[in-house]
This record gives sequence, C-alpha cells and structure tokens, in this order.
Amino acid sequence: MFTTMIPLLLAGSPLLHGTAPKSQDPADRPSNVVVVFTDDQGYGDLSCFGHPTIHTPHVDRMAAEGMKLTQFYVASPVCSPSRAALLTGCYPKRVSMHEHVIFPAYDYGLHTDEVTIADMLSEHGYATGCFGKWHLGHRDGLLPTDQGFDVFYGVPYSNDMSQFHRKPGNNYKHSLPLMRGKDIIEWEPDQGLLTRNCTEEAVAFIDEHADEPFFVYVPHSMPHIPLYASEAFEGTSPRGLYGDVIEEIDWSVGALRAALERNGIADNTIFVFTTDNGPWLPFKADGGSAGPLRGGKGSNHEGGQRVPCVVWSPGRIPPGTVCREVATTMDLLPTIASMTGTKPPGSDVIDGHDISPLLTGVQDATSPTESFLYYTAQGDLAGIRRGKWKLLLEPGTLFDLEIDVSEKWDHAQQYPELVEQLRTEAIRRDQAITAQARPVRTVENPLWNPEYRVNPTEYPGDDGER
Ligand SMILES: [Ca+2]
Repeated sequence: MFTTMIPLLLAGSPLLHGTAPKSQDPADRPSNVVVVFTDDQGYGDLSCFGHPTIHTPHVDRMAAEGMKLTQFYVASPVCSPSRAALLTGCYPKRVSMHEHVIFPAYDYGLHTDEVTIADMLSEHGYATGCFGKWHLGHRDGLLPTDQGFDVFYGVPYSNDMSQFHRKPGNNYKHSLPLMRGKDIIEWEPDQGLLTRNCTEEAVAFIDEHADEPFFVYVPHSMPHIPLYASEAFEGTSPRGLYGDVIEEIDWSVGALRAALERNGIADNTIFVFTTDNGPWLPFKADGGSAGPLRGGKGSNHEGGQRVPCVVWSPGRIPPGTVCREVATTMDLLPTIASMTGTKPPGSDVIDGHDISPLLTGVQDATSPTESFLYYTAQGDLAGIRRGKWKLLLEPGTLFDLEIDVSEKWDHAQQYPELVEQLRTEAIRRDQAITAQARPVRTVENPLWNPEYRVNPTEYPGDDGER
C-alpha cells in the first residue's frame, strides 16, 4: 500500500520548490520531520533569542543555518490545550481540549477521531515516535500509541503531578509513571535522566528508521518544574539549575542533529524547535524569562503565548533568516502536510494554515493568519490579534504589538471603534468554533491507578497493580 503511495508523495514534495538537491538523490524521499517541543520555556530563554547567560550553541546554530520566528504563538498559555493545538492544527476549543490541563485523575483526552500530525504521516508510511511528555490523556485509548505514534517513551503527564513533587499549596495524591508504549516501566523515574533518556531513545529511533521517512516528536518534560538535569549538566550554567536544564535540552538538539547528519539525512529533514507555553514566573529562579514580553505561563499577555521558534531544513529554509510574520503551532500540521507532500485524511475543519511560503523564504510572503484568538488557561475567550493590534477583552486594553511588545501602553480610549470591531470579530469567531466543537474522548477504565501511593525506594516497577 505504502509503496504505491511514494510517487504521490514525491509529486507534492517540497523538492519542487527548486532549492533542494535534484532527482535520483536519496534526499528525494519524503521529508523526515523532527519537532522538539519543550515545556514552559520562555521567549527569552535561548541565546539566539537574547538570553545573556544561558548558552544554547546547538539551537543557535540551527537558527543561523535556518529561520528564527519572532511572532510565533501557541494556542493556549498552558500544557494540554497547547499540545492538542500543535498536534491537530486546531484551536483547543475546537477539539474541546481547552479547559485547562489533564490531571492524573481525569478520564478524558484528545479524541482519537482527531487527525494528529502523527496520524497524518503514519498514514503515508512514516515511522512515528513520541519521546517525552504526552499530556493529552493517559487512559488506555488516549495514549500516543492510540494517536498515530508507533512508539512512545516518556511520561504521560506533567513531571510535578506526583506526591513526591508537591508545589506549595498543592497536595497531589498521584505518582508519575515512566512508560514505554502502554507499559509502565518505572514509577517515579529519576527525573535527572528524563532529558537524556528521551533524547537517546529518539536518536536510536532515528538510527533505526534512517532509511524510511519518520516523524520524531520530542516533547521534553523540562523545563517544567520541578527542574532536573543530569550530572553532566547540573551546576554548570551561571543561570543556575534552570540554565542547566535548558543547556541539556540544547545538548539534546545537538544529539538529534548529529543523528540526522550521521545518517546522511539532515538535508532531507524539517526540524522545528519550540515550546508549549511561556515561563512559569511565580517559581522565580526556577521559572524562565519571557525576555521583553509581558507575563508568562497562564497569561494572555505575550509572554504566555508567544514562544521562541527555530526551523531548520538545509536546502529548503534559507539560512540566517528571521520571520517576523505571525505564525502559530496550529500551522505546523498543514505546513508539514505541504512540505512533505502528505495530505491530512478526513475533512474536519482545522484552524492552522500552510506557512511553507514563509519558511522557504518566498519573497513578500505574508502571514495567512488574519486574526489570532487568545484563550485563557481555562479555555475562555480572552482576546484577539489582528495585524499589529491586540485587544484583551477584559479589561478591554488595546496594544500595538509592533511598537509595544511589552504591552505597556493601552490605546483603547484612542480607538474605540477599533476596539468594538475587534471585540465583535473575536466573539463571532469564538462562537463559530464553539458551535462546531468536536468532543473529547472519555475512557471509563483506567489503565493503571495513578493514585497508587508508591514509594520509589520500595517500588521497583509495574507489578500489575493497575
Ligand atoms: Ca507547559
């Protein structure tokens, strides 16, 4: 089946854009896709995005050889809705994943009827692997291997959702499993090894599938608190533990790149680096920096939803370029479909757009996003951006993001008609999404009991207590 599809893939491949190597080259195979999606990393937490003391040479090099996007948005200021948007190309509300994050006791997740990037590429013969934090539902039927991934290694939800990592004021009863596929291979894994082990699993997957198209999704569980780095990185950054963690993620990017180069497939791969939402500021030194942006995780100010993004694809993405057009994680699915010559199966409406003209440096290409909706962490409509103008519905503030990226100067009094236009448009678009929203999937029986009170020193692994 897949053999017969290959000519179709080539017919629509980005090689037709004219910048890639010519025919009969192994690079004529469908493009590989690697997406590194970190957790709670701020807009300012890379050296190529201006951080003065965090050192990220691998991501910086990709930016120098590829493209940096400076107006790149996630669709929610918190984890689960943001992840749903990245994988489906939809506003979280359209797939009913907008109401904050999935907690261990929850019985629902992203519906398996939704077409994820993994579903789309898997349908076209790609090998697909997820290495890191899932957080789109953890009952049987909601896991990565139920959503288009052949392989999953990592944690099903956030690394703080454990009785052993209580935040001030919180009282989790749950424990954190490390999983391979649907099996728990360890309860309360050593979190200092998560970044390294997920990277090594992803590298092994690349080595194993170098001769066929693959999609490697690496949603690192760091730098979400509690922060952990391996011994090789702990105590090495002048930025403290947060810097250690980011620098280990940067090492991870270097390791993934090295695997692509070792296999001779770097120039046939689209590599995206970004993060799921802004920095968790109340944790002070353990949270990151949004750079010049106001607010952080959980906020609808830019710091919560505008994230660093680097895209690298030698021969396709013009080197050393900066895209200042508005783009979003929802654009990844249709863009990957376009650049790999695959087509999303099904006819469900999505919200993202193909931004391949922006990424490949087509002259005078502009953002296909006419307006962008902001939703609160709880999923309520919060605001809209159209062009340079951003309206936050409550308290009705209007910002000019081209001259005031820090959202310091409210222009609402000056432009009351614009405020009403934007408010009307935001409400109209939200109502349309709400009217067409598709359901989540609920699964009655848990795969395991997350409330199991494990003691990691006495509990070596899954003993069937599910
Ligand atoms: Ca997050």
